[in-house]
Amino acid sequence: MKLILAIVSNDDSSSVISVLNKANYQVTKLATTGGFLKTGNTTIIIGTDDEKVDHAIELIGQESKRRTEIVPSTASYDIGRYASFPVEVQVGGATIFVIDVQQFLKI
Ligand code: 2BA
Repeated sequence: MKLILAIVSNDDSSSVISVLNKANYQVTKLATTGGFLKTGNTTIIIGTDDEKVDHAIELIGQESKRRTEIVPSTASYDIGRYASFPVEVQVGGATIFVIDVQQFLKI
């Protein structure tokens, strides 16, 4: 048995969890914070059989593809004067760890 830890963006977490649940994976969702950007992300814990790991990773990847989005940004030129302009940012993607499980108990 393996434990998958998948860190995904908050925006993708609902669709990742939904597709995993539909495929009969049991998941636990943790609200986490990235150490670098200090913004919220979601860590999904999945305990599953060894032979189902690749399929779970495929489903996670489908729902959390890296993509670029255009978001508004502002710059200040001098006191009290601001200009708004669009910037391209990378969002999505998943960071995944797969760990061997020594024991799995439900008591
Ligand atoms: P990613 O590498 O896609 O990582 C997204 C989030 O996944 C990270 O959020 C962190 O919560 C988790 N993560 C990634 N690798 C990990 C690892 N080896 N162990 C534990 N958790 C891990 P943030 O820490 O907020 O990082 C957001 C993005 O900033 C990263 O995206 C990466 O593109 C960049 N980044 C992170 N650390 C960096 C650094 N020291 N220097 C430059 N860029 C960095």
